[in-house]
Amino acid sequence: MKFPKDFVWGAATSSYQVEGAPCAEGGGQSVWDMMGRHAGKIVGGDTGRVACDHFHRYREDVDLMSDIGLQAYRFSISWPRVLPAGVGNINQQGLDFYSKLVDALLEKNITPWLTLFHWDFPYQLYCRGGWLNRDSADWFADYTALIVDRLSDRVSHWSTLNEPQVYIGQGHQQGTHAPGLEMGFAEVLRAAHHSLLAHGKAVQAIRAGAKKDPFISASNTGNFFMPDTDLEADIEAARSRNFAILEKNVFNNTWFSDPMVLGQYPEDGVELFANDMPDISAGDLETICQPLDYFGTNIYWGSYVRANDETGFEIVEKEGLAYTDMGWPVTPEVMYWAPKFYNERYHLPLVVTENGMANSDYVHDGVVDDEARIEFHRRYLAEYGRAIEDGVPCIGYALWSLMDNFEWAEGYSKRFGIIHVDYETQQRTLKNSAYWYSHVIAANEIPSGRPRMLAKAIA
Ligand code: GCO
Repeated sequence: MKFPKDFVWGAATSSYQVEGAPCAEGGGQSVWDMMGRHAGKIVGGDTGRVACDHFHRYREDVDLMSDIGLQAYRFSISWPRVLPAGVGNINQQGLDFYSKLVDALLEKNITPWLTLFHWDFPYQLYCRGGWLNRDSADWFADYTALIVDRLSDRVSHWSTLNEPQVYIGQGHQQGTHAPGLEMGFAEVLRAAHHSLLAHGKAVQAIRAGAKKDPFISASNTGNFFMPDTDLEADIEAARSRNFAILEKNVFNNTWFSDPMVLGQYPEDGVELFANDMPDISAGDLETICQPLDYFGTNIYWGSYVRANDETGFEIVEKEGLAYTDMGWPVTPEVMYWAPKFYNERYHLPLVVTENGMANSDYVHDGVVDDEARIEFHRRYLAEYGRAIEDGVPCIGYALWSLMDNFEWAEGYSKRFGIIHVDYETQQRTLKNSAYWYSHVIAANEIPSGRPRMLAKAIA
């Protein structure tokens, strides 16, 4: 199937995961630097101190993006690199880095898709209460206004927050991600509310200051459910499970996106969370609910469900699924159902802002033969294409990830890239999946035929 004419093919990274040198040239620390100091929090004691050294090698990396034929590059700005204390003094060298990166991308006709926050929260602001402090919304809005002022003459694609479900849930409730807190649920919801306010105020700041017509969203993720069969009852069971909140955590599909898009917290969540609800001031939900140009979502896997007369739905434990190196099941149909269900609820054009898999890749004779990854993307993209054929307005795709990088609590032990990084030498090697993806982009369709043979032929 041909993808739509204007469909955008991209790849994604984030600042802390690839840049390295977080505090170089005047940059400030983030909560992920703090996380790296705590023994036992990150596999292997790894940190983002060097990562892919993208801070120094970005030109080489942009050249590789261009070789692959990427049309868009989704990256994030490190807030403390440009504002070392999170507010106040500006670090001009940090701003210069992003300005040069944007120029390098534009020179190669690659559209910058800029994410304002992908988890490297300024350490100094964490010490002032972080997301628990209601002022965090204004801190973020001021930071946003600065970036808009400096980059919006060249950047028009904006994403405010990446996966609040994860940095609030894993960062503030489970303690497995920075800032590593295991707080009570009331505090978790309070931090979530301030993050939502930050999103709303950032959208306002972008619209107020943008020099180029902006195209704005956030990147949400969640807990996705797909029908196990085509029976209407199973589809309905999946749909309602997909948008239901059944547990006291924020890893669901509505707690953040309903306020962002519909201007209200989901009723079932409000009921379940009644004892822990945050203070919501008059006007907060109006601030949070700003017009968005698309709905951004990160999709990796989902669970199969069937209707059940007594309980409404039941999770189907499938035998024999393939699993990625993260231990996540390979469930391509999630790329059909998640966009479809989101579109039914939010009526916004859709971009999958992350999708990919970790694989134990290695270089042999100069080649990385990651056929499993090619097969993964081939199957997921076929389902995404099916959603488009069914009328879901999916307008773009950012593969996670451009290159192997610092996988948060997993350190460097998981490789998600289509470019292999040798962390000792910083040598980059295009994996076969990169060659295959470049073929997808050039043809604007998923090539038929055996992926391995195709990648070799293209290489
Ligand atoms: C996320 C983050 C990425 C991860 C990727 C793989 O989705 O968790 O946005 O930074 O690296 O998803 O886990």
